[in-house]
Amino acid sequence: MKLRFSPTSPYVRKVTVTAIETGLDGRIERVPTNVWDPDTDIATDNPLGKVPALITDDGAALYDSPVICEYLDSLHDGARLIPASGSERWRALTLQALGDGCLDAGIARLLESRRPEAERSAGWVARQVTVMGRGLDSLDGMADGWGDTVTIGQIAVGCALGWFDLRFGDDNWRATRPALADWFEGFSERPSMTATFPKEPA
Ligand SMILES: N[C@@H](CCC(=O)N[C@@H](CS)C(=O)NCC(=O)O)C(=O)O
Repeated sequence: MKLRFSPTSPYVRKVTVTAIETGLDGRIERVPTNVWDPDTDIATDNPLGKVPALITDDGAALYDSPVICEYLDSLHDGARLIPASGSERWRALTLQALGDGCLDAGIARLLESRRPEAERSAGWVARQVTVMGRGLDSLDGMADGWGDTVTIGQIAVGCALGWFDLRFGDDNWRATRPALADWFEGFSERPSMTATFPKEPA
């Protein structure tokens, strides 16, 4: 399998954490991809022009990160990160949607801040900040109940929080969300998380 990636993408991190947790990481070859390069050929694998994209051994191109993670989860015999059925499944998938959705808002906020100053919309940024804050508050209300559970939901949340620390460290999201902060401290110690700690390439 080949994974088209960029080093700081939190969605790519989600895929890599999933690959490590499922014991599949060694089967994945990495293909660095700069989606912002005008000459990038990422669209040959993902017409949406985004990473991650996974090329399977059969040559199928899979995207986006929830689909890739579900594919990886279908390839191993260990405990499923995406429960097969019942309320556990919907809980895990909804938590993934919440983690990913917080990230989507964070990415929109970051991209807006990178536009020429005259083109930026303060209202748009405020909307994304509100979504991020609401999402984090909601997660804080759930985190105490997670214990040691690891599903695709917790992985998505862990990757979102790690990326918030990288890009919006000054937000200090922990200040008003002690349960989430506590959970994240423990979750961050997982080998899959320490091995994928996000940092800007040198
Ligand atoms: N929903 C997608 C989001 C992927 C995404 O937004 N990736 C970013 C990198 S962090 C990207 O490639 N952006 C390029 C663009 O928006 O044109 C997923 O879960 O994989």
